[in-house]
Amino acid sequence: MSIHDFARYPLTFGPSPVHPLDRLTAHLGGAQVWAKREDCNSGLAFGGNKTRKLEYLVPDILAQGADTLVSIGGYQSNHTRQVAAVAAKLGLKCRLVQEKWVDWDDPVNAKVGNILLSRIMGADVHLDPHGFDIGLRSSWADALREVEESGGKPYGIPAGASEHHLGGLGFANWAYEVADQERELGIFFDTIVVCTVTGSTHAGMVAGFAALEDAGGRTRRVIGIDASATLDKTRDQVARIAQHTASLIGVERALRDDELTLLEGWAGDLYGIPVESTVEAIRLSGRLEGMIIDPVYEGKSMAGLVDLVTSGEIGKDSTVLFAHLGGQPALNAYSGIFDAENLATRGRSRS
Ligand code: 5PA
Repeated sequence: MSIHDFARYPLTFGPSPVHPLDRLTAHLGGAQVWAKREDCNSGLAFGGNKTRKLEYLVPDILAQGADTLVSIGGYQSNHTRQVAAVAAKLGLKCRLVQEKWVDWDDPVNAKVGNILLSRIMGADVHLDPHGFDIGLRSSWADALREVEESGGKPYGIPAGASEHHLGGLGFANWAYEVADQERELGIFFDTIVVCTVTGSTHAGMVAGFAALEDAGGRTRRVIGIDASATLDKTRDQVARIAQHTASLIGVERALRDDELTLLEGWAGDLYGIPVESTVEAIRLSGRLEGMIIDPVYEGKSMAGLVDLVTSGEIGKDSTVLFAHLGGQPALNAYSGIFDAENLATRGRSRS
C-alpha cells in the first residue's frame, strides 16, 4: 500500500500555497523561512488542517451511509468548525460537543469565531463543562449514543480527527505535496516546523516523510512545537499515530527516535492560553508579513520557530517550512489581548 491507494474526497482547492516569508527572514537574519498555507486551502469555512485530514475520512463516511457527523473540541475548536462545514457540504447533519477546554473568561468565547461559524452552518452545538483532554471522551460517546437513540446513523470523528485509523493520512499526503512543490521550486526544506496538540498533523508528516526517505528522499527534520501543555500524552499520541500511519502507507520498519521531535517551551502552562511569546509572534507575523496566526496554535509554533532560529538551533543556512494550519477565527474570542488599552500597557516596541 502507498498513500496513493487511499480514496481521497476533494475538499481543498488543490495543493496549498507555499511562499517565502522574506521580511521575517530578514528580521531573523536567516534561516530562509517559508510558509505552507492550510489557512487558505479550501472554500469550506476558511479551511485548515482538519479539512485535509477529512478528505481521507469522507469516503469511509459515505461508505457507511452515515447521516450525522459527531465530533468534539473546545468552545473555539477549529476542528469542529471544519467538521460542520464538511457536513454542510455533504448534506449531512452535524452534532458537536464543545467542551470548556480553556478557562478563558472573555464573555464572547462561546459566541464568536469558530463556534459562531458552526452554528451558521447548521451544526447542533452542545456546550459541555468538561476540561481539556486530547484522548477519547465520554461526552463524545454520549453524543454518538444520543444520535443513535433518536434514530440517526452517526459517524464519530474524535478530537482533531487524530484517534481515527485514517486520521494521519491527510498529512502523510502533505509530505508528498511538499516534495512535489520542492521539485517545482528547485528548493529543499531541511526543517519543517509544525504545531502539535492532538497529534495526527505532526504524525502524518512524520509518516509521509519516512515513506519518502525510504524511497530515496533526503532526510529532514520535522520539529513539532507542543501547544497542548500535556507533553507526555501528546508525544505518546504522536508516536502511536505516526507508526500506525507509516505502516498504512507501506513503511515496513519501526520509526526511529530521531524522526519524532516534539519540543516544549512555548505552550505556557495551559492549552489555549496565549503567553507573552505567543502574542509577540502573532504581532511579528502580522506586522512583517500580513500573515495572521492564532493565539492557541500557530502563535505558539511561530514563537518556537523565532526562538530556534535566533538561538541557532535551526542554522542560518537552513531552509525552513512553517506549517500554517489555520485557526484565525478564534482570534475573535481573544480580542482583549490586542485592544487599545492593552497595546498601550504592553508597548508596541519591535519592528
Ligand atoms: C490544531 C488542532 P493536531 O491536533 O493535529 O496536533 O493539530 C494542531 C493544530 N493548528 C494546529 C491549528 C489551527 C489547529 O486547529 N486543533 C484542534 C481543534 O479542536 O481545533 C484539534 C485540537
